[in-house]
Amino acid sequence: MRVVHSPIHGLHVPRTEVWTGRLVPHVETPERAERILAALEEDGSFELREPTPHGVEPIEAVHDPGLIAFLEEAWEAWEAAGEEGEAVPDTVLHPGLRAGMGEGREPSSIVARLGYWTFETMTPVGAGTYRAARAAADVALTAADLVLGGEPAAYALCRPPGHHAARSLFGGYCYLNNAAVAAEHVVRRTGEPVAVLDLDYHHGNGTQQIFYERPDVLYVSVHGDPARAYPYFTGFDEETGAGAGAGTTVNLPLAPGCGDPAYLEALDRALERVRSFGGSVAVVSLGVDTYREDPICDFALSAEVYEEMGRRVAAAGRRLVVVQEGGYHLPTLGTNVRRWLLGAAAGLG
Ligand code: Q9C
Ligand code: ZN
Repeated sequence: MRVVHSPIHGLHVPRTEVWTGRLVPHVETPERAERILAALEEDGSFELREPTPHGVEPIEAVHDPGLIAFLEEAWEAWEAAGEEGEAVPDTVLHPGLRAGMGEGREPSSIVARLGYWTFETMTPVGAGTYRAARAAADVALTAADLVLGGEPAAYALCRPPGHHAARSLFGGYCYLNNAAVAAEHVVRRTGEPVAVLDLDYHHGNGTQQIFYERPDVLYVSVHGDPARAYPYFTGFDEETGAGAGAGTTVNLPLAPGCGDPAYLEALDRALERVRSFGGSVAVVSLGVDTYREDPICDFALSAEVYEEMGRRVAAAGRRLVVVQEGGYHLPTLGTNVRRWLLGAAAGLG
């Protein structure tokens, strides 16, 4: 299988995040991508390459140009303001803040602008964040091109991840929505509908929001129930799309401690929807934070199930653009991704 990766991810080194009042070391580290790359390099069946630069246009197809411009300038503005450490907001634009007073516009100070373009405090902007995020989008786009060129599957080793980034918001360790950028690219190149299957532990609020009113992009997600799991405010089963996109969003929230049988059952339901939706290409947001030892999640999947998962997804009969999202248990991160991809390769036949 073809694998796209970029060493530029290493410029993005988030240091700390606040969890329920405590400052803790950030879990979305460069070592994550290094572990995955090492596991894939160890196996002769993966063919590695670096991405082709695609410019900003395919990113502007799913994101507010204001968000992209902000991410590009944010670090310099933070430094110019004489701030210490990473760029993090202290106040975010909760809709209730200006309720009944109009939407408000982008403020001018850097700390306020951070609170305008993000929804939380766990996603710091540092010196290399923008370059890494752009490289990750190029990684996803290059994998999509490989599949458009006839490959049955390609894996995009994206870092930072993307599925929490909405049209006009970064957050959830995500800055640009790599999977959404790739899916929109496929739609525009083929004129076909595209399914996005999100298997990260967390609900992909950003991908869902970007395509919520789109009849030509199916978003299906299997994830920790937002009743307890981040991002808390999206991913309920009654969210099914709106307007022309009514019925093209499917959420399958799962209970804490979810094991292999319950997970595979939900996956089969998700794949039924993928099968009945048109198109020849599916984008998979692959997070292995569903693993039982993941330090920030609460599912109980075995290592072995990743192979079966990959096999079942490939058997749905779509060409696959597999985009890396989360997964934070460093000792098994690479091998779980490898298992998934080997299972997929076997399922593609
Ligand atoms: N105390 C991805 O997996 N932190 N993002 C939750 C709970 C945010 C995860 C903290 C998790 C974001 C791509
Ligand atoms: Zn996740």
